[in-house]
Amino acid sequence: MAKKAVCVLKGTGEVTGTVYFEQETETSPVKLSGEITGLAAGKHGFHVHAFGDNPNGCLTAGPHFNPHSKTHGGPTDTDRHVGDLGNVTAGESGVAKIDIVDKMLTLSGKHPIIGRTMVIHEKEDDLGKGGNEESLKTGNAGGRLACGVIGITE
Ligand SMILES: [Cu+2]
Ligand SMILES: [Zn+2]
Repeated sequence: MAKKAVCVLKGTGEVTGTVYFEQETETSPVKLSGEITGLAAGKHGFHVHAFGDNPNGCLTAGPHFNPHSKTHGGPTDTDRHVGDLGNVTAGESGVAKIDIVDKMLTLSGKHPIIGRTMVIHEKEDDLGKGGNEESLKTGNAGGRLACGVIGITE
């Protein structure tokens, strides 16, 4: 049975977005669609963070979701956090279309992303190749512009 989820992203500024998730079976890749608006043109780091309780804004979402204790990487790397989705790119109009298929995320099984938080960042994620310690933790993606908890819809 296919599973579906949704995440509405909000922040303290004008960045907002909606992301839809769909997974055909427990072992299928997860398809993400939707869009984020109000961004500066260019690349923005996009991750699933560990926690889903955000009483004090996006910071309380904690670090990247990392159930296998790996270092930070890009979405096609073997060594990556489960939550590492790389970057989304906003055009001149400030809109980033989400069109991602990811093999590591799952909506069910042992380490589902349901109830965790999606975060869109201020800066580009260097995918772990920045050559400093922070690159292997956060990709140097900077501040958290908007976030939202991933909730099951079907
Ligand atoms: Cu992040
Ligand atoms: Zn990461």
